[in-house]
Amino acid sequence: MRDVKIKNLITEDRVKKWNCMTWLFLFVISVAALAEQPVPVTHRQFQAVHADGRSSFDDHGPWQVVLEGILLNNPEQWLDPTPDPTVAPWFMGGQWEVVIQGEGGDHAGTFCWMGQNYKNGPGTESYTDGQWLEEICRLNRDPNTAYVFRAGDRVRVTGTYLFYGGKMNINENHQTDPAYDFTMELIMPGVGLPRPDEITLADLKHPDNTEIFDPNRLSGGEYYQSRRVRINEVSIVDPENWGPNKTITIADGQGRTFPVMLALGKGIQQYPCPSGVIDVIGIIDQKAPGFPADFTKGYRLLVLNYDGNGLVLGDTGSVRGNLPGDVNGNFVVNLADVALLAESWMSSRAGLCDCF
Ligand SMILES: [Ca+2]
Ligand SMILES: [Ca+2]
Repeated sequence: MRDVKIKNLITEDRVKKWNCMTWLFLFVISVAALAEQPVPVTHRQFQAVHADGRSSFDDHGPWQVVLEGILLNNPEQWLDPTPDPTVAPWFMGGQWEVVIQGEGGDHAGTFCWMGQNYKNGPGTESYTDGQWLEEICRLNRDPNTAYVFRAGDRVRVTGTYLFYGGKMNINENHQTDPAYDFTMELIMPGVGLPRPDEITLADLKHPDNTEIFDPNRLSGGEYYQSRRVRINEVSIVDPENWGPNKTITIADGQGRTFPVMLALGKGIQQYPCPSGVIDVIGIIDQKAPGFPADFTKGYRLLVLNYDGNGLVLGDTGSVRGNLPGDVNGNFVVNLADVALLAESWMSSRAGLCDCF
């Protein structure tokens, strides 16, 4: 009898231990799972920096974050998504990048980047052309409705991230492994682009033309980084540099200058460089110098497209004329339009055409 009792006690003890172990195991697993859950953050939290401009979010950041905001650009106006698997140091082949701006009190924004040839940089593998097209076909569309995203949509992005050139970017950490994929979902289509923050070069540069850097991100380049701004009352000092994928310089006439990176929008090809005193609408970017690294510098303005209006360098998104064959937008359909049509005859846009 006593032996049985002892045996029972031992068994009970074992069961208790087993139970404890099971619960401990389940607890560890759920904590681990919780730790892996994407964490919703504001753009401002995500972009926080130390006094020297390095990321402070990176110090204890989660594996993945969730960010919401307004999509500021159509990616093909900024980087060329056409696949190109050429092996060469740092050559990324097809690229895809969008900027999401925070809303309300979330005065910040975030770039989300994808590249094809990670192996030409720090990655271990690159995408084949086919894999790359699958990736950007997926990212260009809302996974729930297949709606093709456009600048001005309210979206949600979930993904891993890396700090580069003075900004925290959503990206795949240069990995082709699907575990590193990021996703973009539609919250509301056609909300409209945010009204640009109206500034002058005095908001970005000191009187001696050095860059304003505020580690609290409440003024200067950091405050406007990855946001839509309108820089008023400037002129272009080097119109000879006008063209797609080129950099021009704007000046305020009081000794301040600022670089403007012209993107790939077709209007930058079609229309001449605007002259005289103009306003410029674009997205403030930071591409800080790498060697030696200085994350307090390297601010620039990205202009995605130009609609030829003559007074504001930017795209008002309101094309006049309403003539379907007026390719160059000069209110008449003639051989000049046919020439442009012939020039791009049968070309198609990777990631948008022939996706499924
Ligand atoms: Ca920065
Ligand atoms: Ca025309």
